[in-house]
Amino acid sequence: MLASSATNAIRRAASTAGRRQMSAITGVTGREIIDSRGNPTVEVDITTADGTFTASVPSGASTGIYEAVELRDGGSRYMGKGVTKAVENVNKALADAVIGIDVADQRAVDDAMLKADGTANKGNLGANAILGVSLAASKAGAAAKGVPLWKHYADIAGNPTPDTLPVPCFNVINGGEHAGNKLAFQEFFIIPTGAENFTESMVIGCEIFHNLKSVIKGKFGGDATLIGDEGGFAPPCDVESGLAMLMEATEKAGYLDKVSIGLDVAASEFKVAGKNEYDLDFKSPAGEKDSSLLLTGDELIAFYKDMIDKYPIVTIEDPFDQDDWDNWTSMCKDVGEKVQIVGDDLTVTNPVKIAEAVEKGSANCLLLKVNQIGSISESIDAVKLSKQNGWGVMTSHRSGETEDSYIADLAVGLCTGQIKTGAPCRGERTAKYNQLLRIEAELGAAAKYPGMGFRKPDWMG
Ligand code: 2PG
Ligand code: MG
Repeated sequence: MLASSATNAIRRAASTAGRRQMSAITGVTGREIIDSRGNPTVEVDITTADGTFTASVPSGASTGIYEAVELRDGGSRYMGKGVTKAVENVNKALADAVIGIDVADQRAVDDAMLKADGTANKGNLGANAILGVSLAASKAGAAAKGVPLWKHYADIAGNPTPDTLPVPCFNVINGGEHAGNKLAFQEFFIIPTGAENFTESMVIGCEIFHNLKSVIKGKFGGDATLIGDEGGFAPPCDVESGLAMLMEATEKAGYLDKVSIGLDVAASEFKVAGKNEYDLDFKSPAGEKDSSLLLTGDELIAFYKDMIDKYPIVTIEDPFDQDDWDNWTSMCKDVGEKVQIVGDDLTVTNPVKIAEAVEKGSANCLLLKVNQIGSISESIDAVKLSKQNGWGVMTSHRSGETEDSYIADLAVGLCTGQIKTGAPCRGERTAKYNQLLRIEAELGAAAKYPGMGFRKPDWMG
């Protein structure tokens, strides 16, 4: 009796799902809001019969030259960074293109916008305008189906119901373009690969973050505990002493057996134009530079290998410039099995670039940044191509962020196994980590944490 009424309920639910009324987009409204660095960015409301759904667009500082076009106004208002033209494109051209489309059909929404733009790099209407609509549509699509956003992302990617949380890469030391210190490398991650679950990974990340603060204060004084754009500390250290401080803080917190280390070098920012050289003192003015910090490509590879020997490094992002394919390929062939080599500026979440990197063997992980390509559907294509070729995928925030937390849902829905969204500090960073804690709670006993398996989460049993 019980069995048959349960079966009937399942049949009813299935037939209701099958008969889901189309949920047409009835309104699209853009506006200019402010990101975490005090620069304007695009926010979009999409209205359907289910209500109004809002999403906002992030923005990078160490932007790859091959990224889709971020449309800015120019002129003097907001130092030229206004987005009123992009907002106008949302309100007119993009609204005209998507009104009436079933919002649950993400591909149809995105294709209509690509057609309206008509360029390969979204230079006409702006990737920031298109992505705002794409993201808001994905939230409205989840509501139309009555499912959580992470489940909707899995559905539109054709994935099974997701159950895997990403391993967080906490960027606790900030350098490069994200901080005022002299440190050349942009990001230093502590990665709780030995945690049992996502909740424990947050405990480990936060405890090490606080210990790192006292390590830095002890060495350089309280002024050195100021933070950079992604919430990590920005001490006056060099690369190796930064790594040593991560280890010291990890040891103080009692987690040496549970933590791995990662780097985002963001080397495009300090490649010397026209030469096979990298200037690790690129933030010092000419005339005050330390010449021992000018390294050839070979010397930089040797430096990475030395660091890999000394520290538990499991991932290195953008070790070379976005056009320096030869050094990328040598590095990946040399250490790529042991250490994940992540393409950010190299691959810009673009299937064409990913295919080139696969063919040349230049990287083995995609950094997934939706605003580099400018729509959810194309981001899914990039993830699929990467996984089909045996790559890992790290979901990523941008250094300029908003309070929006959709990348947490994306990391779970697309089963990327790893995410970087800054330090566990600053609201625009914690918004994402907190959403992952909520998703973990929602998944309950089904929730999995890949730990050391972060490069191949789909292979987990
Ligand atoms: C990166 C990112 C995010 P930005 O280089 O990976 O951490 O920085 O958004 O400035 O490109
Ligand atoms: Mg990067």
